[in-house]
Amino acid sequence: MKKRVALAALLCAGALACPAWAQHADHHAPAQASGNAASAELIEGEVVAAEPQNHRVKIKHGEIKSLNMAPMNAMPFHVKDDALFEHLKPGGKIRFTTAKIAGVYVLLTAEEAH
Ligand SMILES: [Cu+2]
Repeated sequence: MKKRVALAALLCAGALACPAWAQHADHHAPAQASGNAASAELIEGEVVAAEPQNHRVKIKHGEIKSLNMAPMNAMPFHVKDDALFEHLKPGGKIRFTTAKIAGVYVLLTAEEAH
């Protein structure tokens, strides 16, 4: 629950105006779904380093069209959900989604690629 609140606050910080908490979900959910901040683009990657204590992972990734980003060798992402580290083992091939939220590249989902 605490984590949810923290993430919501982070998303909120990226918005120009943040309405009352009660309106928060209604306000942000549709924009996120339409691709304003989040992206459903599945990106190919390979885990370079996982740092659960820092909520961070470094990923060698292919092109990220939604972010207009060329492939990179070791790009750090903020991991919003610690449970994702189950899929983030150094050397492991993954498919992931990401979004730039309040200026930070956030790893939204990750799954092992087989
Ligand atoms: Cu990158």
